[in-house]
Amino acid sequence: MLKFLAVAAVAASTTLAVQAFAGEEEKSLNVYNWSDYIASDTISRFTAETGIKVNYDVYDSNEMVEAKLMAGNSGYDVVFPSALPFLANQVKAGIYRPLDKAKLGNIANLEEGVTASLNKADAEILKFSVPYMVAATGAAYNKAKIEALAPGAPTDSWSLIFDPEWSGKLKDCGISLLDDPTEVFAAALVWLGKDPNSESPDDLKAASAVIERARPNIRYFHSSTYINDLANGDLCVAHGYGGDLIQARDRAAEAKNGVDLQVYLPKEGANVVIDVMAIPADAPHPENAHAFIDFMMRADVVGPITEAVGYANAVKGADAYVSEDRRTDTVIFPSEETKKNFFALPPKSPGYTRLMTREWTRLKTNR
Ligand code: N2P
Repeated sequence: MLKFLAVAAVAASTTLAVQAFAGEEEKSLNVYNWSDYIASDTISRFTAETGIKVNYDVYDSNEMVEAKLMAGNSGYDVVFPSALPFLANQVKAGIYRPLDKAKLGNIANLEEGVTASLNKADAEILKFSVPYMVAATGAAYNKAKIEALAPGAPTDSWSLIFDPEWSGKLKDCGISLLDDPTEVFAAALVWLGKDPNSESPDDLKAASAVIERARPNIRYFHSSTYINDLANGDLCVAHGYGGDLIQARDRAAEAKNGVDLQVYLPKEGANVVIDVMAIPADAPHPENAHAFIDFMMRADVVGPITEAVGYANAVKGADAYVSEDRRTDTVIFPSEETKKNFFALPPKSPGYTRLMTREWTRLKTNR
């Protein structure tokens, strides 16, 4: 009897220990986010409030997150993919953990317009993620250099990049394109007046021909170095994510180096993405991940991020933490007129995506 009690007591205490272990994660969190996408004190504030230490890594393309999560055991607890086409596609592969909404009280802070548009695009999106930022893709140019080298250039159009008449004149001062097939093909298609969501192989060929003609005038394909290169006057034109282009403009202004950068959303149309926060299925710290995502949905947290990075967030009341300059910036908060030409890029068929990826590799390697 005594022996039995002792065994039972050991079993009970083991169960308790296991429960305590499962309930109390180590105070650690691994975040994988886009570069230049938080304020300088976001992470230290989270750690000060929760005691959770954050390992913070950055990427500059959706493909990088996708590759890590598809390979498994990434070790990441929170990632920030674009909802369309990426997360919507990726959920089918089971790589995300459904969110526990009971742990996300700040969901109530989200703008209904943003959540409604995600829900309309695909009802699965909000099971696995919540919106972080709304980002339009556009371009920026160095005003003085354009006036000197290409007077009269159409500085409201993708033509600066895709029309060799203009890109040829700007070649030597440098043009960069995002290293992002989804973005570049869509921009080439809208410049041609075609549907950016076309899955016609002929349209793909036409877009590819546009990029091929511009290719000799493109200095590089990259999705983050253009920020500093633009700011230092080392690039004339860059295709880029709206807030990143704004950060380039800010850096030039702070450096007082005489570089005047103009950011624009091309009149033919711009891709608008909603980047979301999600937890990988095999995340080692899901509790902490929920705490972090909830923290990021607070107006006093995400407002200062919008101020720092130049992207619009999805949280009500966050405007109170955003300066007048930012609130009136038409790249961050575009007019209804500009929005008319915005488009989104839902997932394309696997067959078309393969074709596009093949074309992309060919274009970049010049084969
Ligand atoms: C942050 C870029 C995020 C916008 N540097 C691309 N989705």
